Amino acid sequence: MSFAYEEPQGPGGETRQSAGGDVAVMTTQQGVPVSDNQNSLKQGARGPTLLEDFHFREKMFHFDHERIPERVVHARGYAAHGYFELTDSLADVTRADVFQRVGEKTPAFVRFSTVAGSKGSVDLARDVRGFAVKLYTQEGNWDLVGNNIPVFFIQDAMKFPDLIHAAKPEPDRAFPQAQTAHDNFWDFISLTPESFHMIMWAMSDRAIPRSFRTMEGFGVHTFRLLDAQGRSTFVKFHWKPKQGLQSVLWNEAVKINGADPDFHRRDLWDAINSGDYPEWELGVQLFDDAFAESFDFDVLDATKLIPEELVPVRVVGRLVLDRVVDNFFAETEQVAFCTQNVPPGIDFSNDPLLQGRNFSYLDTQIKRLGGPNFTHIPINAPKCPMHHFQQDGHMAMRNPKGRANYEPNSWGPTDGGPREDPARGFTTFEEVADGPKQRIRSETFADHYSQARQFFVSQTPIEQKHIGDALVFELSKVERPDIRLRTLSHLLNVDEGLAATVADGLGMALPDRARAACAPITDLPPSEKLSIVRNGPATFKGRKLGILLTDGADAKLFAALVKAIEKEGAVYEVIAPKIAGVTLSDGKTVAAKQKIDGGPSVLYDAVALVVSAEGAALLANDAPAKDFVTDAFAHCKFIGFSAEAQPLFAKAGIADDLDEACLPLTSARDATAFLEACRTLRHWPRELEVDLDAQ
Ligand code: HDD
Repeated sequence: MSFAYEEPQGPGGETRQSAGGDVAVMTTQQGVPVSDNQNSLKQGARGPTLLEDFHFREKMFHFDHERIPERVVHARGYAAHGYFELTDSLADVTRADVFQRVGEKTPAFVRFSTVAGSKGSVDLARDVRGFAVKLYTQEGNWDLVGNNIPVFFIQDAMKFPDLIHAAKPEPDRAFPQAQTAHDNFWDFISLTPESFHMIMWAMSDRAIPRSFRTMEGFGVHTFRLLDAQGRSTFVKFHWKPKQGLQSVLWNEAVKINGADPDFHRRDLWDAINSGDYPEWELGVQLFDDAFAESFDFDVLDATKLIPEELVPVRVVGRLVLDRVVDNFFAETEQVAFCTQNVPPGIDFSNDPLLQGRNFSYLDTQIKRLGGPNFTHIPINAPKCPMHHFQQDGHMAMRNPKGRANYEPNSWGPTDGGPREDPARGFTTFEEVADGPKQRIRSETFADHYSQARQFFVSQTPIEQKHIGDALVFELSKVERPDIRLRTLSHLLNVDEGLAATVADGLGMALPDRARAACAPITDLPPSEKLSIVRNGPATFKGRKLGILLTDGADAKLFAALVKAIEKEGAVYEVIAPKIAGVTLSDGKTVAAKQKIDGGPSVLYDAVALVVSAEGAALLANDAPAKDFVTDAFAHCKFIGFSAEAQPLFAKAGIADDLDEACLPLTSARDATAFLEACRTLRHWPRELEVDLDAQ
């Protein structure tokens, strides 16, 4: 994607020669060549600056207007280009052009985001992640504006402003930033029982993903697919990462935020630029009215999912991100996703959250991007032909040509402009709706706890522990005991064991359980797909090993490690006492990517300590080196180490605790075995030894 402005050119179209050689000459926005970009125009060397200085005024005026309002939610985000390739035709159920021809690629732009934090907030906030996909199909843009969690906090869009106000910094004090751990959020949540299914997800490790590349995406709502006859099939959309699911630990997230607040965006940038293109499968759950009728819950209720055991996910395509943006503002910041952007063959359901979103997104873009012509911005413009009579407005770039700007008209086929086409055009499912106008919540939305419980019982024990820990952490930041108690009263309806754990963690007695809006539908069976740990990767591919090196470290061992990493498709960074690098045992120098203070182990999926005896002795006196080892151990990471590293373990206080995920590295074979062991990502049993909450 190119800039809106072209490179300045000379009058004859040639690039102008600057005094310095073959460099384009700087110009004003009007194309006037600039002679001096260092000094304003003055009356004498020490005199006042002159109003006449149009270069200064233009430069300053433009700078003063550089900012646009940040998104009211999902302000912090990062995006990339790629494509969607159809692998299984859906022509049997939809006429959507994008789902017709197997092998065809559709250009895509995908923006990931956090919800609550402002634009400059940290990447590892505990938060839902946005997963917004724009597909530039041949029959118009399709925006699937989803999240990495398949359900939502609320059922009716009417409550969205309240939810977001409660989650954002409190209005009088303007903190806390990018956190739900405060009174207003939990006050709202504890008064909104429908949110408890989503709360289970938000308190799970889903809300602290290792990478955008290791999280799922969901369209959340039930949509409709329509065939050429207008017949409807319900659909839910899923994006499944080929990289497998992976998250970090909360204690790790807190430290990552300090060490590298851009952890996720850097990860995406690095992966794509190194040719390791992230990829997701597009899966669909297709179902009909009969299923919808028989399902325990209402398919229009966005606080419910349909377990994959009930309706399997059919994989129909793949999404590949293979190009970073040329310019963050032009593309990532100005991209405007709108849920109402659907091409013929895809339609909405009556989900009241979706219906409300269809108003909100268009509305917000007008405010954010300054007018109705945001579709003229290249990142938002469809890549298929467009013909209509909409005109003028701020920043209009391409008004229709010719005399006719209305229809019907009698200017004939060449000058009269476009006409509607009932056969090809977008059609809406002819759903029959009847009933009194009323402000009401359907009784079919009333079960708030059954699926929350199903999610909880579907987690592995370590994941269940993390949910308990997260709830204790968040509620410990809540000042009002009554809000904590009210939250506990709902948790009792989700899982008594969980409620007891959280009450114990808070040091509070359990209250009575909250009165439920209806009796729980049923004790639902666990669903495999809801766990991250059960759906992790099979390899260490795309993961990052941190290698702590010192002068005199074993060169052969380092070379063997690098070879094993490359074979696995993983990457590594060298961390050293000095950024200039280290001289290994063979006399060769290896540059460091990080000085030890700037490369804590939280930035890596696993670590290797390849040190000499002198190096280890030196590092044993260094606090960051101690933290490097202590944290790697506490975060259940695999640790490979040369024999000389022992003093570091002693300093970190774990010399007697080393377990089977701490692997000695003495030979090339050890290096391979270590990388293979790292495929497990974490040695979870260790957490029970190192965490007070687990004892
Ligand atoms: Fe939303 C942005 C996802 C409910 C109103 N939303 C936004 C983005 C994502 C989502 C990923 C960022 C898009 C981007 O990267 O530019 N939102 C969701 C999901 C929801 C949801 C998955 C529930 C299923 N949202 C929701 C409701 C409303 C909104 C109920 C209002 C009625 N959302 C907005 C918004 C935003 C937005 C205010 C802010 C910036 C923007 O739209 O472009 O209109």
